[in-house]
Amino acid sequence: MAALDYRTAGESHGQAMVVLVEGLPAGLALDPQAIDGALRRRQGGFGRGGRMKIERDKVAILSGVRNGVTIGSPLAMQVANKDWRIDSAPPVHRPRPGHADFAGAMKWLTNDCRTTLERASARETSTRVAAGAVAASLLNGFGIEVVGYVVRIGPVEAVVDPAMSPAQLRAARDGNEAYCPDEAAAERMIQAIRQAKDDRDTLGGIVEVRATGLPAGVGSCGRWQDKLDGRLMGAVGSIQAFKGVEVGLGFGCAVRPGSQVHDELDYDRAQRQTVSLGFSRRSNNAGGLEGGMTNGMPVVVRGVMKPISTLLKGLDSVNLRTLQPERSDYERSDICAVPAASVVAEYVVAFELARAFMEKFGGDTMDETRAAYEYYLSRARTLAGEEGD
Ligand code: EPS
Repeated sequence: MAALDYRTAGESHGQAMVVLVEGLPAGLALDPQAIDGALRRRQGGFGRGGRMKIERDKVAILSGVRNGVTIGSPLAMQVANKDWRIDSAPPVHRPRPGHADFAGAMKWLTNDCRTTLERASARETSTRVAAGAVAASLLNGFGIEVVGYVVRIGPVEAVVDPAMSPAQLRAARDGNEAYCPDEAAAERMIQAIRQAKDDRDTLGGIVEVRATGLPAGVGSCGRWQDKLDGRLMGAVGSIQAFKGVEVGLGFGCAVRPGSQVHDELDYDRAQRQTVSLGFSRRSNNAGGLEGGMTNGMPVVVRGVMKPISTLLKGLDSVNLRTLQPERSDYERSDICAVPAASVVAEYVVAFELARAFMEKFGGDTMDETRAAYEYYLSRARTLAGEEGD
């Protein structure tokens, strides 16, 4: 059985974006409409630009599925580009500071940034969302839910109650175009984006992803490559335009003493049959991860997205053909893509959690995965019994 993994390909104005997912167990029901729903959400959010008016992203499942159910073979998916014009798209000689333009032009020894920006484009995230939506349906089958939302745009910060259930978070988030569960903050976020547009500027922000229902012990402290916190940080940090990632209290851990950081344990025998195994914490500063493994509390990951580097008013740059100072090129772009990025973050986190989940429980079929999962929980429940309880 291949490890659960995915690869993406495709240029922003090429024929299509494609993704290949390997290592899915057979017997997972896939609903293309659910994947399309995730793609539609990624296209939306306040502050998006003209491209999203052209595209109607829909997934075409090319392999790996029979009658709507996975069969254990590689799953190939395609998201077609309506705006397919890569061969005639104009060259870009004046790199946008903050974009991949300059570094890519040097890397591939060209003064035309077009070849780099086509692949560096956030359009690639459509395929990461498609793969993540598949992973989310695997997780949902085990009661694991992953929700992403916006907690800051520019100067506007949201207040999100950590006690909100996934369903409450989703309902509140989906009620506004900022994808923010705090309705009052969402309105101010939208105003801030409007202001940035008037100023011919762009805005960044912070997204948060919360995953509930994971048992303790997913991930590993054995090899650094397997530490789930590190993998989640890598996945979120690799989203286009992301500049920082926190797990739980994150950088806030630096300013508090240990007694105010670590999440003290309790045990309630009455809760023993739940996925918590009876254990609870008085806080969740660890963001559900200790030693690279889940600890049974919600996994909470935040990522910061810098403002989009394509500004209507441009930035000082250098023309790579003439080496003369000029303003950066303008390519059609977004004013703020933080709401869309919260969707991407949700699905890259879902994929990493599913990857770690399958490493622990494995199986060529969903039945085997389920049997291993149930066996693990039943063994974990008997721990206290073995000690003479
Ligand atoms: C995006 C597609 C892109 C941009 C944006 C996000 O399409 P186009 O370049 O044709 O307008 O709208 O990408 C960027 C901001 C970027 O820097 O690449 C998408 O599908 O999300």
